[in-house]
Amino acid sequence: MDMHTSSPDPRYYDALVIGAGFGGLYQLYCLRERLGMSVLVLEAADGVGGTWYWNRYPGARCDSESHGYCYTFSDDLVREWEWSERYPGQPEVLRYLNHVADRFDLRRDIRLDCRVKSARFDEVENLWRVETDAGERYAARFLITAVGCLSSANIPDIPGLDGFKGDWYHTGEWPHQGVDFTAKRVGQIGTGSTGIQAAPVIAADAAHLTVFQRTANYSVPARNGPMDPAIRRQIKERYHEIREAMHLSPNGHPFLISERKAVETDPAEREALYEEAWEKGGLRFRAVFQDLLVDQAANDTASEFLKSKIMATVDDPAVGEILAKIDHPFATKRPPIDTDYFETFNLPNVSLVDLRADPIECILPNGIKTRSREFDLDILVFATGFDAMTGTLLKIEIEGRDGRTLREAWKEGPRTYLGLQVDGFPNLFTVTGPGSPSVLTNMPVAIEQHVEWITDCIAAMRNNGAASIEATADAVSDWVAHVNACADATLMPKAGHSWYLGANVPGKPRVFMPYPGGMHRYREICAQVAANAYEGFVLR
Ligand code: N01
Repeated sequence: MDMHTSSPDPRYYDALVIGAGFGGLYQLYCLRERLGMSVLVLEAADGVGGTWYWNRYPGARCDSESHGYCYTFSDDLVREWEWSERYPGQPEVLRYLNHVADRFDLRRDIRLDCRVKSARFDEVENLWRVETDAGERYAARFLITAVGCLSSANIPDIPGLDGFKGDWYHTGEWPHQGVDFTAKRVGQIGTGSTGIQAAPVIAADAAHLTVFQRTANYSVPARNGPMDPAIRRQIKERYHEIREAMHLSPNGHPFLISERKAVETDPAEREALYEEAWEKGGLRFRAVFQDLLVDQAANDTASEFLKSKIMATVDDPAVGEILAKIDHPFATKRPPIDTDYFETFNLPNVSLVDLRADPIECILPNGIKTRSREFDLDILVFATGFDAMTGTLLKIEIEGRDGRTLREAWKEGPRTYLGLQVDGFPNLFTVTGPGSPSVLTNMPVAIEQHVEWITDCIAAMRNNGAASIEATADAVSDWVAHVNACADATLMPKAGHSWYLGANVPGKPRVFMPYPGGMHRYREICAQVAANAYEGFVLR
């Protein structure tokens, strides 16, 4: 007998939401305040904040500029909240999300310390039945996952880790009390956006930091600093304009992408424009030309400029060469931004290991052994990223119609319609799921669009007396083909080791997961689907 359907005491809601980060908080607000539904958010952590609850590593800071990295649904919230820096640090974003939870009285419908173990669709009752690790049971007509795209830590399976005598940490599961690096020899594995933020801050305290680099990476200076009061005032005065710009932009950021092409610009002028963009810093560096991600020749000009900056910054040319030996076009992997990352390698207590030349063989009780050397280390920091976009969803046993699991449905990689739904899983919505723009954009913009679309969809179902919505298999196949075609129209698939493709997790199917057609275009497609009576979905 199925324990889930026979349970005497599930608690019933109109909707269950998994996760209390940016997505889950706003989904709760929309369904409760706009549609008057009963909603419960189930959250594994003992606080709200999602990614900003977990990622407390040294230097953790948002790469989006603060005035764009926030909700836009409430003018009052925008007016009230004051960001202190150009880019908000992790504690500040976490404070903001806690403020939102209080400001909109969300906590009363959030259950913390509550990890969802399974979710099964009960076809007879047209309900999702959810069970937590602690054996609590819930049931609801709608199940909405807001589990984040980067929430399942990827800890590489390096032999010997179990026997390591020092302490080790993954950046995405950082201890709340922090880590004291004073007088410690630290080994950091990983040089993605996280590692590039962490290394300078760790180096400031550690006796010695050894950075183990597998793939060399570009980085542009963030140029962080306190928020200028005059700029803050202007941002508040022009907020509606800024919001409009974010909504019309392909990446959801509050800046415009130039209409100029690198390949059509005179080399001296191009260099001057790159210099200017370098001085401004941050993710907007990419916006200096419109063709960087679609034309290899254009991309080469940016890549060469950035490599030359590395060589000019790093004192030891041999170290500079290892850092600048980058094998993929600029921005085909998520481009990091930094505060003094390359400068860190000029410090006497920092060294670099090129794992391409000298790979890690194992972890020893007292450090790391590469093919040719042993490194004595007290602390290991894994800045090794995430089982992105699908990892957390697939850890939950999700079972749809006819007992088919999400794991089976996605055995060859994630397949969705619009990143919002999977055929065979009625009334299940995935906020910023694979196949949606998500990680290729400024996340809060993508999240607000998804949450509002889901809310409008549920409202429309109510108005039409529909009790279930499910993507068709054809719509899913067509969407997957469209996502692939959009990816192939860019240089992005050229970074074969990117987590966008799932390539960072051994055995994970190689599928380009986020939607690379642009947030503005995606927003229009979703609006058109709704206007056409939810074409591609079956409503019953
Ligand atoms: O993870 P990553 P991340 N041996 O996967 C290396 C977001 N983010 O946590 O490239 C040795 O990018 C791996 O090497 P390689 C942002 O979207 C946002 O840095 O696979 N090395 C790589 O160098 C970002 O993209 C903010 O060859 C190993 C690194 O570890 C995403 O999070 C801030 C290895 C992992 O890089 C993930 O970034 C920071 C192994 N076995 C991050 N396995 C914001 O601003 C992996 N590596 C909001």
